[in-house]
Amino acid sequence: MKLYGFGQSRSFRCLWALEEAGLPYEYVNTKLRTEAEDPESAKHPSYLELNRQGKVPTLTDGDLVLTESLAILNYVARSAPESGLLPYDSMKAYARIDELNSFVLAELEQPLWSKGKHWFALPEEHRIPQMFETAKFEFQKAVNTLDHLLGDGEYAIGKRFTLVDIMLAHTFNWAIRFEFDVPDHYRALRDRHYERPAAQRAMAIVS
Ligand SMILES: N[C@@H](CCC(=O)N[C@@H](CS)C(=O)NCC(=O)O)C(=O)O
Repeated sequence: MKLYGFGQSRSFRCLWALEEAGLPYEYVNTKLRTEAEDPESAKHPSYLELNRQGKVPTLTDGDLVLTESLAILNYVARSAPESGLLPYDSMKAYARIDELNSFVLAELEQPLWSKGKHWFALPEEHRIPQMFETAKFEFQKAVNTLDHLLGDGEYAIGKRFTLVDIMLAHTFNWAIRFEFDVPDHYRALRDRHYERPAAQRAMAIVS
């Protein structure tokens, strides 16, 4: 497998999962917001053939090309069932995993990405800095909802670490880096999971 990624962006979720899974892989550092002529750029024509939007992550495995972080997490987890990143014993656990992963993508990370787009990612003429307050409001709402969706256990699902924990910890780390108000219990969640050896190894790769 080959993972194309950049720093602590969403590709970090996939890098972390690969480290948890113990699968062999190659990491290809891919630069965002650089000139298309740069062979390492996400805008380079050879990369655009893999990922039409010029975004990270991209995972390739033989002729398979995946360009969505959650699909990559699921693929990695299913390629290494012994990792326990996806529990194979309960339909209800699957349903909860789907619910929480959907919530992270659709609700929790959206205000973060909205802020990022209007801060640095969109062409300047399309940026509206006034929406930072809206993003803050929406993030707060999502956090309050998450309090109802999650129990107070160490992990999101049952008694073990799963890919949902990667999604949550990475997204709260992103929120902290983007200066959102992250409550202490979610800062603790981030700290707890980032202390895992696999997360530390992934961090060393992107540092
Ligand atoms: N839905 C995609 C989103 C991918 C995405 O937007 N990636 C960002 C980095 S986190 C990116 O590559 N942006 C390109 C840019 O900012 O130029 C996923 O979850 O993988």
